This record gives sequence, C-alpha cells and structure tokens, in this order.
Amino acid sequence: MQTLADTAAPRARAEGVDFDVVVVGAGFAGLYMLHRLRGLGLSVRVLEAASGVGGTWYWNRYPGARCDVESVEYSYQFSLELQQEWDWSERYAAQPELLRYANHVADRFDLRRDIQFDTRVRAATFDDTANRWIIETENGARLCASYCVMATGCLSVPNEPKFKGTGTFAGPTYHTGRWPHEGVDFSGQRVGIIGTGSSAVQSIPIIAEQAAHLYVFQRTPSFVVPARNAPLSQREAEAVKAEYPALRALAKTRRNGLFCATTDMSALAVSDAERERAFRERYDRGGLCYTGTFNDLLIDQRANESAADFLRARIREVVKDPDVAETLCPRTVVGGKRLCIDTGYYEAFNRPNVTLIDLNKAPLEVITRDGLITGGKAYRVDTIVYAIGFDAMTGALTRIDIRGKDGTRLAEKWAQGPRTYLGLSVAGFPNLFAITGPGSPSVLTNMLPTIEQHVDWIADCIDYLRARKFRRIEATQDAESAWVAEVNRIAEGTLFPTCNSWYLGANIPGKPRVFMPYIGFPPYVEKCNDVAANGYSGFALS
Ligand code: N01
Repeated sequence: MQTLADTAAPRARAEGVDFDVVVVGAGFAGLYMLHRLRGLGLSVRVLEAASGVGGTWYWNRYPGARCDVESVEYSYQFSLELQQEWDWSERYAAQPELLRYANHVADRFDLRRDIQFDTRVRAATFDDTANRWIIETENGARLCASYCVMATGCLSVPNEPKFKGTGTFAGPTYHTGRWPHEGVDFSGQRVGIIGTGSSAVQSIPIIAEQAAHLYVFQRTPSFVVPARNAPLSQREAEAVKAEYPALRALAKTRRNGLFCATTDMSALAVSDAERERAFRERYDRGGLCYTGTFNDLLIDQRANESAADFLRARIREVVKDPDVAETLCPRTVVGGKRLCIDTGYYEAFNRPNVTLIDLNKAPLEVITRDGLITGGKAYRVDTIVYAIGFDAMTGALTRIDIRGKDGTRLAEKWAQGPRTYLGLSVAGFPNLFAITGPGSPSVLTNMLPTIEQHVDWIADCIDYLRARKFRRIEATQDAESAWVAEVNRIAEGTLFPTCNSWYLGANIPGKPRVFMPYIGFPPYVEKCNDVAANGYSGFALS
C-alpha cells in the first residue's frame, strides 16, 4: 500500500513545492527565521494563516492592546541598522505600532516574496525513508521540506468559549484574541466581558468609556501594576540607542531577559519600612519590574505575601466601593500568573456604568439569547466579549496533525503534557524544530530576544548539519526525559506551580497540569550553547 510519504515527495519536487525548510507562521519568530535561513542560501517557504505578518499583533486588536514589555526592549537586535533607524513613539507600544514594525521588517528585508498568506497548515508528516517533511495546508496544497520549523507562537490559539448556552446568544460576540480589523463601536451598548487577565485589564477601561453599561464577569482577580505609559521622548530614545549593545548584553544576564534587574535582596531580610519603600519605588516606575523588587518573591510564600499586601493596599486606595475593592483583591501569588500592566483599570470600577460580578460567589450558569445568568440573576447585554485567553504553549502545535517517524501523533505523545528537548525538538520527530516551544523560557521572558536566540540556534544547527552532510537530527529519548525532569525540578523550587495559570494549562478544562516554560534565561542559553559546542549532544545525527 502506498503511503502519503511514498507519493508526496516526488510530486512536490515536480510541482516546485520542494524546499529546504518550511516555516509555519510569519510572526516575529517566522520573519527572523526566514531572514536567517535565506542568509544561509537555503530555499524557504513560510506558511501563514493570516493575510499579513505580525502573528500576535495581527490578531490581538482589541481596544487598548499594548505590549507589557517596553518598546525599546521588545524589538529585534539582529540588525544594528534596524535597531537604530526605528523610532518608537511610546514607552509601551500599542498594537498598531507593533504591527507597523512587523510590516517594516518584512519590507526592509524583502521577506514577503517567500511568505504564503491565507494558508493554514493542517498536517505535517515525516517521511522516514526520504528524511523529509510533507506539509499539507487546509486548502489542499502539499509542500515538502528537509526541515520544518514551527514558528506558531505561544499564545495564538484562542480558548474557545464553551459555556452552557454559548451559541444561543442573539447579539454579537467577540474574542479578544480574534478582534475584527474594522474595530467595534460599543457606544450606547450594554456589554458583558468574561475574564480579567491581561487582555481584559487593557480593554475594560476603554470599553467602559464607550459602553452604556459594562458588566465584568471575574473568576480570578489578577495582580495589576500600573504601566505608567507615556510618549517616548527623543532624548530618552537616543539615550537607549547610544547604549543598545551594552543594554542588550546586560538583559541576557537576567532571568527574564529584561533590562530591569532583580535585586539580590530577600524581602524578609529588610525592615518593614525598607520593604515598603522598595515596592513603592518599583510600583511608581511601573511595569513588569515589580516582581524583581526582591530575589525571593517567587520562591518564598511569605516574601510573596508582602508583595501581594502592597498591591492589595493600592487597590483599596483607588477603588471607592470597599466591597468592589475586596472582590478585586487577588489571593494568589504575585507573578504566579503573568503580571498585568494597566492604564486606568481600577479607576474604571469607580464609574457608575461598570458592574463587577464575582463568579466565585455567583457562578456563570448559562448564556441565554439575551445575556448571562449568574447565581440566579440575569444580566441583559447587547454584546459579549470573551477575554478568556488561549490554549497556551501547546495548542498551536497539537492542533496541527503532526506525525513523527513511526506515525506517532504529537498530540498523542503530549497527552500527559509536552515533552521536548530544550523546547526546540521532540524525540521521534526528526528535523522538526519549535521556536519558543514548551520547555524553553519563552513566555517567562522578553519574547523577542528569546525568539532570536532560538532562531539563531536552529539556523546554526541546520548549517552545521549541511556542512557535514548529515540529513537528519533527532533528540534522543534519554536527553528529552532528562530535560523534562530538569524543567520540572526547577519549577518545583518556585511558587509558580501553586497558581492555576495558563503556564500550567490550568485554564483549559482537561489539559494536563504540567508547568511548561523553563525558568531562567541565562542558564538555558548556556545549555543550548553547550549542546551545540559538543556536536549537538543529546541528539542523534545521521
Ligand atoms: O488571557 P488570560 P489573556 N469562566 O488567560 C478567565 C499575554 N498578553 O488573553 O484566571 C470564567 O490571562 C480567566 O480566569 P481564571 C500575556 O502573557 C499580553 O488576558 O482562569 N472565566 C482569566 O481571568 C497574558 O498572560 C498582553 O480563573 C474564565 C481570563 O479569562 C496572556 O497573553 C496583553 C473562564 C483569561 O486571562 C493571556 O492573556 C494581552 C471561564 N470558563 C495578553 N476561562 C500584553 O502584552 C477563562 N476565564 C499587555
């Protein structure tokens, strides 16, 4: 019996759809991967489901969408010219500016001619005899490649609403992760928003300004720190540009890859007044730096509680209704879920047209034609916004029918949680690479440098294989098992696993509870470099 693998490779060659590398995704990872591979003289085709580049910033167009990493850091560093010529207008770039940047990069490096838009990948199958991947798209096309690189993103598959009665609602519904390009005008409408993570924290103040009434349905309150966003002055931008090499090098020494350092002080080793002063200083500065105020905030429960107390006190200062303030006070671990960065979030709850509903006290029972019923009370709304997040880290990979050397499906292999070597490679799936895959620091860091580190590692690896006439690379089972154990060992020494976060898959019913990212950028980079320097130890090459 002929298999797909038997027939597809020769046909692909004949049809001109045979490449050295197929890259899936044209977000920041896919764009730079294409640039690097082209530089090696390889034939590359990028397949992208959207009609344009930008990935996350193409899809997430909800009101207030903005990066939580400062714009001067959330940018490529592979091209010194690009780094110098691009001007950011604000401390934190908003979605339209980030999308402009992605488009600028695509144009500047002439990337579009190798990107096929409006093309969603359905399946990828490894041909064990020919050492080639056969990639099938949803519109029925087939491509072949020696290597397949998944640049599919960590937060790209929306968590679909599965509430009882979801489909019966008569009005429009929107998911923050798939926002309409033409925008939404909420003027005069009664709006219900479900979720209070980063996307909701950013969009609530803006929707509240427009809507006749906004009902916020909260299951778990988030820890929120002010962004303190502001226009970026020319003087500030020039100061960073003058110091870029040093700042970028310094960021590589940080656990989270950010410019801002974690201090080497324990929160428990200082006086109450000193602790308060330190939290205040970081809070006033704004942004993700808050969790770096002390070095034990994510290790020691008591230290973390002091950081939580400080933030809860700020909520009580801003929110006028004491009951609403208490409902907004998180009882979890600061930083256990990604910190949210806001502009006017708590202030929105002082508006007469905003109502907070605590789903812990009044669970969401059903969505009806006219609205939502929680705890026996009906809320009539015209529009529902689902700000319920993503099937993070694994969703974008497992929804593609990826089959390895013996026909094993990746989704089956990962049924009990993702297993990778370095987050880059999976045993049984030769010549397949994932950029910022589970088991790598990715979402716990500034994504752009992390993406660049992975892209450079993969490009160097492919170059090494070709120079030595190897046709195949595959992570060994032993190396993979040891790496999975290492990822877990490090996570267990922290407070991260105590939170029901998407880092653990806890937001998706039925998803195995496994801590997915690797904690610590510098030791991770060192490990990747050692593996490469030792002729790709932990991999079988043939
Ligand atoms: O998603 P989330 P997000 N019933 O998963 C709730 C990045 N990002 O899109 O916590 C009721 O954080 C859920 O409640 P709970 C950033 O890394 C960055 O906001 O599961 N509620 C939660 O409140 C971020 O972490 C930026 O109990 C339900 C919310 O929906 C990540 O993307 C901006 C529910 C989902 O929050 C995801 O953020 C935006 C249910 N069945 C996003 N299911 C910036 O750069 C879920 N929820 C600033």
